[in-house]
Amino acid sequence: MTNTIKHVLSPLARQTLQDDELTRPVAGRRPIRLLPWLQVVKIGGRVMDRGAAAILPLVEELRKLLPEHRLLILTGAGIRARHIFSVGLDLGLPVGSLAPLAASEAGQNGHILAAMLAPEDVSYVEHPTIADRLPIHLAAARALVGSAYPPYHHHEFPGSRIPPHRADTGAFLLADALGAAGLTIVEDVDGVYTADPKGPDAGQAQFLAETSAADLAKLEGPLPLDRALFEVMATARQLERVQVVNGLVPGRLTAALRGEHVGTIIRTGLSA
Ligand code: GWN
Ligand code: ATP
Repeated sequence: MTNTIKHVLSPLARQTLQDDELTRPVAGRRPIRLLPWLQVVKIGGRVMDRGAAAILPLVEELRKLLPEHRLLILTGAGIRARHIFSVGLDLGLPVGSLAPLAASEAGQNGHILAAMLAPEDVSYVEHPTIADRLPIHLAAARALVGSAYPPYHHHEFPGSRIPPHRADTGAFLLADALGAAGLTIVEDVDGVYTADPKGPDAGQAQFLAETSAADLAKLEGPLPLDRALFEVMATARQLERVQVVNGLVPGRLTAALRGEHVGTIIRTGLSA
């Protein structure tokens, strides 16, 4: 009798995947960069909410950036998501039902932006395309637009009643996983302050030109970024920093993509 059992040789075959010590020789290597030339730009939903006054100059700036950079433009959700959260929370919907409702608003903003950039060959791509068909689409166009929300859907973590993984977190997870050249977060303020520059404590708000995800996580009070962003930045594998810039001031995004310091630079765990 011949023994026909196939023994697959694998360094992890007999290990528990729970023990970092045992998996480190195999899993401890730095991942490769999938799209090292790609610049990821997250456009805040609040910028889109302002309509033509904010969107038209931004579209013009993005258009002019195309010969210089290859972009994945990811949009946030803005005011309509706040409204859908309030309606859904009033009805008692669980966090996993609220997540896709808000995400679809981010998608809508993406569709709007992509339509405005259509003459430049830019189109909106769906989540499944972002997951595994970006290179072929980026071979056909200098830039693409997608939703910045991570597709957690019903897998959103229980606990917080408002989905904690929103557009900033989704944009970072994607940029880091792709090993992108950078992530720029476009807001309707100059960057991150110690307090909301438009809130009741605006008088005390100090601008933070440079900070770290770890320090921001400790800051109490409102922030223009998802708090879950600081958790994923702590364990970044590729990106050493992100920059938050004001999308209402023409030229800031262009300068940021050229490596200039024109907003708030936030260091990840890789450069703490
Ligand atoms: O619908 O604008 O992708 O890219 O989280 O899921 O709620 O979906 O539930 O490929 O899969 O609304 O339909 O919608 O924004 O997310 O998309 O037009 O299954 O292209 O069908 O992961 O776009 O949409 O909202 O991103 O963020 O059909 Mo939309 Mo969003 Mo389109 Mo997408 Mo969700 Mo799909 Mo999805 Mo749903
Ligand atoms: P989305 O996440 O849906 O894309 P967005 O990022 O455009 O939305 P917000 O999450 O509301 O919008 O963040 C931007 C707003 O955050 C600004 O308009 C600003 O008034 C407010 N804000 C609150 N706290 C701060 C802070 N510490 N520093 C800067 N802005 C702050």
